[in-house]
Amino acid sequence: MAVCIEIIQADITTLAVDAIVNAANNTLLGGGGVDGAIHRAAGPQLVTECSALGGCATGDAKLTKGYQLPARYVIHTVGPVWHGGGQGEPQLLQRAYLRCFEVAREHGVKSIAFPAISCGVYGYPLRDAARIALTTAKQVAADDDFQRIIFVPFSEQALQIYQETARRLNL
Ligand code: AR6
Repeated sequence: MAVCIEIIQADITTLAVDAIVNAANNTLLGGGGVDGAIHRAAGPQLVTECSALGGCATGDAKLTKGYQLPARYVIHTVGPVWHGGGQGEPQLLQRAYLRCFEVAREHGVKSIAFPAISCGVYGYPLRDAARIALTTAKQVAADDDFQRIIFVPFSEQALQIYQETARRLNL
């Protein structure tokens, strides 16, 4: 079956998919932004499960249940903090996306939704990050493991950037 790459402006916590991705930090113990929203919506059992995971390295990903979320699982990843682009940020961001796909595959996830990892508090320029996110998804989609790969820009401006980037990549 052909994989469908979708761009949906939404609050990621509302999506009924197999897995939503969390843009977490190395502790996995919660934070602001999308991380805070996911923990609030999932309920307190999420941080209990997270606290047994021993944190997460930048560029890695770990899976938990979704608890009160409509999504079955949460895949917690840690993107790089933007320091100007010369400290391996693009490679680390791509690795974070790839690890999410790998972990998803290991758990039979067929539909997965991503926020703009690193593009809030961590300061990654959205245009560059969207190109990495969509290019990586296009490569993964060619393997045909997933039914839906969804990107979830939170603002109207982010939506436009994702849409432009998708057009440029012929998605
Ligand atoms: N649904 C979808 N996207 C969202 C939502 C939401 N409910 N809320 C925010 N965004 P950020 P980071 C967007 O800062 O840059 C946390 O404190 C937001 O507009 O959440 O990877 C963690 O604990 C932005 O485009 O994640 C870490 O300490 C994108 O999600 C740190 O922030 C990511 O912004 C991680 O920073």
